[in-house]
Amino acid sequence: MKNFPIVKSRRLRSTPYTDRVEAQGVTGYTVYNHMLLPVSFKSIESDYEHLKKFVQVWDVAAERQVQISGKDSAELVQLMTCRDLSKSQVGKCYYAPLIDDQANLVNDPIINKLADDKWWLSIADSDVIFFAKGLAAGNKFDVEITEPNVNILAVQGPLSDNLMAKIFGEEIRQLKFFNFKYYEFKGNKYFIARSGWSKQSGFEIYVEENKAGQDLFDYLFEYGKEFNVKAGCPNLIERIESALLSYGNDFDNRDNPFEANFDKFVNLESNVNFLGKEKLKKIKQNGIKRKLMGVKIDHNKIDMYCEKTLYDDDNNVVGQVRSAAYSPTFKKVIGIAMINKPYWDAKHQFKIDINEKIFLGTVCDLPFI
Ligand code: THG
Repeated sequence: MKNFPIVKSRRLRSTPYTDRVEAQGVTGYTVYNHMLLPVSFKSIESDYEHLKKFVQVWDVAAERQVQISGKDSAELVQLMTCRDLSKSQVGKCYYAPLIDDQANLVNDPIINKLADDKWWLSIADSDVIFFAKGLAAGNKFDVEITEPNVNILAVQGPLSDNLMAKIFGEEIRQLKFFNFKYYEFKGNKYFIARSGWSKQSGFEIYVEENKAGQDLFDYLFEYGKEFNVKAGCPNLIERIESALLSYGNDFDNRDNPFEANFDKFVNLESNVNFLGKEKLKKIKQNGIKRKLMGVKIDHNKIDMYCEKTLYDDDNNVVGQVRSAAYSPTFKKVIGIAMINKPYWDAKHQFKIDINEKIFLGTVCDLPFI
């Protein structure tokens, strides 16, 4: 596969950190919420090794916030997700699948509850703001819906606690997973959550003022020298091993939450009102016929610009690989695939065509690690 440079424009938005990640040697971008999102620095494999040992600073401003505030904001947020938010608390983050009236997935944001009447939906790559505005208009809700100028810096990796404590004080070590609080540094207040798109532990800093974010970016590198800090980004290998799902890659608006393994974020028993609830009850009753699982393939390379079909020995379709990468840990290609029901047993064998050669692989459970 040939790669081409991507042309920047106003429509393909830069972030307040773009100049800085370029000075740090970014080597590739993807487009996410119409914004630049770095995908590699030295190489995906060496970024992976570094992320698992040290600490990285990521420009994940492309994880945009949809801010929903006002009297009816809680009702609107609940209408969009099948996760029961009726007992949700201010200061906590909730990973929550958004679904439409057909119970198909729209997005999988982290929902941050800032106040009973103020929410940030930290979205994956789809235009949630228009979906929210449509629902608000149709239901005549008293809400305000905006995309505030919030630009996340993630600090990820096993040494992230040390670096963050050096900057924001020892108290930050007490912050619990999926909780957020405000912390101060050099006269600025920062909204910080213990979260992030890796399983190497870390924080996300939701920066509300560009200059404060750019200064913090520089301080993270200055204070981080002793922890071997480097610029990084969500890492394809690490996130597949950890089964952190990617909207648009692993699942999209043709899949429902059960097919995407979101069972623990589906609450059909409570009396909250959300779009697609009756449809989802029917889907649960009938049972699903395919779901996301892991795959391991006996090869050392794969390009994923479209999904790849898997076959059994009789050329029946086993499923489709949706994301994949070579894992230096497993010494195989590993991937996330939509697998048809007859093939759900872990260890089921399949064939796959990679660059016109046939390779063998097996189905496995998620996560890999
Ligand atoms: N951080 C923030 N916003 C985001 C992402 C993020 N928006 C886009 C995208 N990532 C949304 N998708 C995910 C997917 C997984 C997780 C978070 C966001 C995640 N999952 C944990 C897991 O699966 O183990 C925990 C889920 C739980 O148990 O609550 O962290 O990364 N700000």
